[in-house]
Amino acid sequence: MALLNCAGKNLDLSRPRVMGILNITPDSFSDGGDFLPLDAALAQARRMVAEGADIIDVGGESTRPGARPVSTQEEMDRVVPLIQQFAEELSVPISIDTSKADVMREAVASGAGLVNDVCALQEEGALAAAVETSVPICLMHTKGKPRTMQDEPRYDDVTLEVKQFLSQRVAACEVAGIPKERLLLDPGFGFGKTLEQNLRLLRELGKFSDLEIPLLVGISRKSMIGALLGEAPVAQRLYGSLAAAVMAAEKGAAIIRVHDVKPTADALRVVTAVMGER
Ligand code: 8Y7
Repeated sequence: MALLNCAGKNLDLSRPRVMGILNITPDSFSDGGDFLPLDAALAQARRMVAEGADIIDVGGESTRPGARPVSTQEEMDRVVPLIQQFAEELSVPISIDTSKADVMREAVASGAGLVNDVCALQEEGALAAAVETSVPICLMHTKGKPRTMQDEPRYDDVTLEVKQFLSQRVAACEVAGIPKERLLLDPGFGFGKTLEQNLRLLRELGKFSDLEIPLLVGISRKSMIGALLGEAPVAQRLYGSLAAAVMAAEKGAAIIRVHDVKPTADALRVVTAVMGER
């Protein structure tokens, strides 16, 4: 049973937890100009906590395939004021979704309690920045760069290769001075994987358990769900996403990263009641 210390806020992983997604991109909070972006984002974060979120993941750069890269300054300007406010006011840890070393440093200095890096600390300076912070780090697998990652990704054995990659990143972290007790691992659903490969990864998620590091999983509203539901638009992917969340939790995932907090928190309460704590 893992207990993570996220900048003074404890995250008990003896049962599956919900990470609520809060994207801060230019248009995400332009709600007719009634609210300042900061107020609107804070309202949304409060709502997610009230609905059962155990962590709020704040991101200032879109990771969508083909998305425009954002400068370090721009990303910092978007996320740092929010993190300050959230960390002060909210009872749950705040996670910073970034791959940039300077954003990691500033975010943690402003109160972030976890770093969520889809590049697994491979960007320049990121490993060193992560060593300096004393917060938990999530290492995610991706194959290729966002722009091209969905161009016919190939694996001989997707689960084995993702696992080997993550093991290598864990080893790099340990050499650099981040003990494995401070790590979370994520197979990176949808990042350089076909539908079949994503399904296989979920089916075989239990194979990651011998790494003895808690798993974070993000499937919420992803195109793999859309594809299985006859190209369902994003707004119609909730029930499919819930099925995936329940299966991931049943196969041992410690944290489920989602847009729809309340439905997922309810589903995971049922999973916990059936499975018991671990
Ligand atoms: C994931 C993620 C995204 C994920 C982790 C989306 C930032 C795409 N997906 N972080 N980020 N795991 N750890 O659809 O699966 O939310 S962005």
